[in-house]
Amino acid sequence: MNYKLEAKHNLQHSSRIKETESLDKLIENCQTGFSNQFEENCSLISYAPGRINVLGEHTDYNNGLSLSGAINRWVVVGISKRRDRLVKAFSSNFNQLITYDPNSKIQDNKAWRHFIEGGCRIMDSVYNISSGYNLYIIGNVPIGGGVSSSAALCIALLRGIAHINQIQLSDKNLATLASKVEHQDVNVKSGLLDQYSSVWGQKGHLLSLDFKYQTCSPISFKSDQYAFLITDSKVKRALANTAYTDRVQETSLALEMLKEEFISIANFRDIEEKHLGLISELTPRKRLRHYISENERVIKGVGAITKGDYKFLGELLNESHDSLKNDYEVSCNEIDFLTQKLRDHDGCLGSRIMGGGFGGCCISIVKVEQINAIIQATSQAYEDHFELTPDFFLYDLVDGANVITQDFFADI
Ligand code: GAF
Repeated sequence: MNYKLEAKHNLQHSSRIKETESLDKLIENCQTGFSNQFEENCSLISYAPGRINVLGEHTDYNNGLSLSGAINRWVVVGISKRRDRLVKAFSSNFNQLITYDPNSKIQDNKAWRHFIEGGCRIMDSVYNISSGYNLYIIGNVPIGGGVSSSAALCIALLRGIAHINQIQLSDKNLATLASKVEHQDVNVKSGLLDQYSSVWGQKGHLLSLDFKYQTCSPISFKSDQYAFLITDSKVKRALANTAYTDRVQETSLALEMLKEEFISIANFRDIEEKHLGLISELTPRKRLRHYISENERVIKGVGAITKGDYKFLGELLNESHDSLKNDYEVSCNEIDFLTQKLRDHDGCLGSRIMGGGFGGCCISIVKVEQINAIIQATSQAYEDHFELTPDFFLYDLVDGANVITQDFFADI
């Protein structure tokens, strides 16, 4: 639906902005693809969107705050039950078919199989199901593009499995189970940012998320003049998962240290700037300083968006990047270069690294009328410096994950 966004903002078409299919088109392609692959119709279709994150990075796994949104990129999964216990899953994006047999140790070696096997296994064990499925997976969430294609896949898969087995699965349980798949089968001890954003998304709204209380408040974001521009640096760090796990451990140790000193501290959210002086080591002190300041920026960011103060929002994005770079140390040269180049442009009010870090994307708040000029200046400088061509994306904010059953197929 980028074409809609461009029409809304009256943008000249920029060949650098990636276009995408609508959800209806993906659903239609999923139905057709399923029938061709499995020679039957699917019983239901389950879909889940990717996400952006405006503020609140590396706070979710420590009961912090974030300001995210679900975007108009989806993973769509067509499902039917099989008579046997096998799971046959076809990925249209990879053009690969995998077979998962829960009774056999020998499994496929495709990377995306972890999510399918893990998703089926966790539903089997928690809900005592023993069914096999045919699955057809299609989507337009950029894979490895920093907008959580893996969370979208897990959410769509788990909700589909729950629905086809008539299991009532609350949004919170769905998000938690999907994140456990990443913990157990992909070995990333991530928080719930990606899953909550995908489940709780609301059209035209950002989501103010509180991971301590597991709550979500939608914040209307409507502007013809300003938009969030996502830039994919195309940098992928092989050790990103290890470094992410290090941050989880570092902060958890720092909390334990403070708990021993202060009876008032039971939880990350009890930590204040004044407590940090007691941590003698610089690294844990910096990690917690990022956590405290980032939570404050989320609160200020919600206020800025509510008032339409995008200049201030831009300043918060810049501060967030500096904190992620210097205190949390999850940036890299390429992203630092990109955010600086973006900020150098008049039309950019602020820019920061987005997501887990060590590569990936940055998010910027930009003036719509200057988007094409910003893209041109930034990509030229980046290509000259790193010989990498960045990708640029503009997204609409959309509703969260859902299921479509046979009764509705006729209307699509
Ligand atoms: C990744 C993780 F999956 C999220 O849970 C979150 O921690 C994010 O990095 C950093 O804010 O996307």
